[in-house]
Amino acid sequence: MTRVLTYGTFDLLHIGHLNLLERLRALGDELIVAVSTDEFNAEKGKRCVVSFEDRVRLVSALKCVTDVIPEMNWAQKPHDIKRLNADILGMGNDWHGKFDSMNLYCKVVYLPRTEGISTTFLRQEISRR
Ligand code: C2G
Repeated sequence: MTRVLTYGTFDLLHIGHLNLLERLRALGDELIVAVSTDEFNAEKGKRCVVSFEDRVRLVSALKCVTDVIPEMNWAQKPHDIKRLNADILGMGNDWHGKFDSMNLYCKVVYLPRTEGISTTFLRQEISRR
């Protein structure tokens, strides 16, 4: 049984997020998604439109997602990988190379981002209308 793990904010959940999550799920049998808390997003310099609780519910409702955990800090990844017995850590390739150190614990893959869509783009489009 292959377990895949990924991390993200998933604010204003959009097709780029879904494309990535479905492709990560296809790499294994289970996909666990760590959703950034509002507090951790503040650390990342991100202010979300959608609350952590609602982002968790939306991601959890996706067929390709097996489980959701909170992402509270940058340092939890090794612990999560070991605790969850994750076989693969997968991210979009805007993170290419950033998590290579996790190769000590599991396979690390970076998948191409979906072009033309981002939370920032959506926020700009909504505020323009
Ligand atoms: N993504 C994508 N295509 C897009 C937009 C996002 O494939 N058009 C991917 C990103 O590469 C990331 C995931 O979707 O792997 C979640 O993106 P964000 O919600 O922006 O998350 P981010 O702020 O990158 O947080 O510890 C890692 C961080 O929590 C990642």
